[in-house]
Amino acid sequence: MKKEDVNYSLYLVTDSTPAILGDKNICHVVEAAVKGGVTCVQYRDKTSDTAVLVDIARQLHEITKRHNVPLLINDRIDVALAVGCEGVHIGQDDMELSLARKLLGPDAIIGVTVSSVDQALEACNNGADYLGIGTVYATPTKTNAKSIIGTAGVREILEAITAGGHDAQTVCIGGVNGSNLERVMFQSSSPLRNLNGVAIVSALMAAPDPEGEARRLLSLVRAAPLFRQDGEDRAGQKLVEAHDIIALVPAVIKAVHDATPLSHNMTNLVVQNFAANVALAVGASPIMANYGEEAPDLARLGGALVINMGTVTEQGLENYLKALRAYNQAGRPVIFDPVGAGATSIRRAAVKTIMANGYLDVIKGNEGEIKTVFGQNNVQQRGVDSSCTLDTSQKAELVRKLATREKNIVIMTGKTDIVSDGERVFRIDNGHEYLGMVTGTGCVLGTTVSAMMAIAPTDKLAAVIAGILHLEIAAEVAAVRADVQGPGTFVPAFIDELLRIRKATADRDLSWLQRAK
Ligand code: 3NM
Ligand code: MG
Repeated sequence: MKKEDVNYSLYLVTDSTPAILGDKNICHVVEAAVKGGVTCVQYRDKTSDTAVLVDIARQLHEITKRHNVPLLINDRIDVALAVGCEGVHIGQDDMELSLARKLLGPDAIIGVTVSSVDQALEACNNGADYLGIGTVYATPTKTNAKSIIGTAGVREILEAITAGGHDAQTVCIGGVNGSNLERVMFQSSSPLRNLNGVAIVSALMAAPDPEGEARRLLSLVRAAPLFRQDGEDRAGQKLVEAHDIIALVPAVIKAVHDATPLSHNMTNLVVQNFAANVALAVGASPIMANYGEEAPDLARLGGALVINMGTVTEQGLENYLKALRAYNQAGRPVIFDPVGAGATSIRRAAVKTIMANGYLDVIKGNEGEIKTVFGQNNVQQRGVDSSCTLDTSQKAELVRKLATREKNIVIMTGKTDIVSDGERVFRIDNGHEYLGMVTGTGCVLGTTVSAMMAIAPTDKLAAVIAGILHLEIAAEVAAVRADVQGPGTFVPAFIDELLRIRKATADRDLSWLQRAK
């Protein structure tokens, strides 16, 4: 087999430990997985004696040869030489790549584990045939993983090797399984390069039916939505005018009115009641459920989840992760409100953990929060209040970049709100200063947006904009009512106006929308 012809789509890394292999025979598992569609096999055994390694590697090589799939040996150049298989995989603590190349020759496949741009560029410069990029997600299979880099870290590496003109193949590794594979492939890709495949240990080695599971995983790799290439449709989208997207707003609000979607809020102690009332006013059915074990049931009800970390705790964080997983698995939208993200080291860590554990369809925050989410960790927020240092065009650039990186929608709230799906960027100048004088108005925007996202809108950006306009125009109208004298009397009037706007829209009275700016 020529190494140029190797297919890295579904790369199986073996594990012989009882926790993963159980009492199964490794050769049987590998053979089944290869029959199911595994395209490349790495024999990885960190503990067995050399004689055992050589013996099993020989048996595995017989199997892989029969199916025309390459066999690589983890770390042990000597074992690879002894059995004459196609190559090796070396980690950062293993033998140097140049030395391995000298021992194995130019035709051997040599892959390298990398977790940073520097490591990746070095491996490419030294002639690595492929990179195993990780650790994507924390995984019990490798408890000594040094750096969890998430899909954003994978993408950064892909971008750097592309910019460097390197043509090494790429797979990512760590915590990849059937429930997240498509999303991992999608979020990891950059506009210029997609991953060639995924490397998987436990999802195959511990599967009750490795053949069936390999077949399923391979079909997911093939089905993974690739990053939309630059092209005509992108150029077309840039021409979208504000009034074109505003024209989509009434249908969103009407759809929420008709469907009464579930808005599942895992939100902070301060806003539970306010958020539930706002959900009702905009036409959603709220449930304020902070216990993660309930999420799998709730995720089946066709709603959306809000994770608002305003009063995060250790236990709370675990609950968020359970719910995030459940909603991702059910394919239902998740809105993330990283309240006070930059305020404490605990919150900064919580943001990282949440982002590494699932897909967030919408991220909503003020300037400081969005900066922290983007990774500008020098942002020191005072409490959960917003502070402004960027001008509007800088904000727009940051929001667009974050949305591009996360392949989602990002909202930065403020006097001017900025929202982007990574391609289109809009500013919204509605709202009223009273919104900044009562607590939780930002949080209830998350709840409102969850209702708009729950109805499976055809244009998600338009749905998010519908949520923002619904809320901010209601605030404007309420604030100038004769019975409103300040922030205290504003709140009930605001809830009334939310309901009034929804009902008017359902009755096709769109006069309120003329205030959109
Ligand atoms: N190497 P699973 S993570 C063997 O980051 C290995 O280099 C990793 O196991 C790295 O697919 C890992 O069960 C284990 O999560 C991946
Ligand atoms: Mg290693």
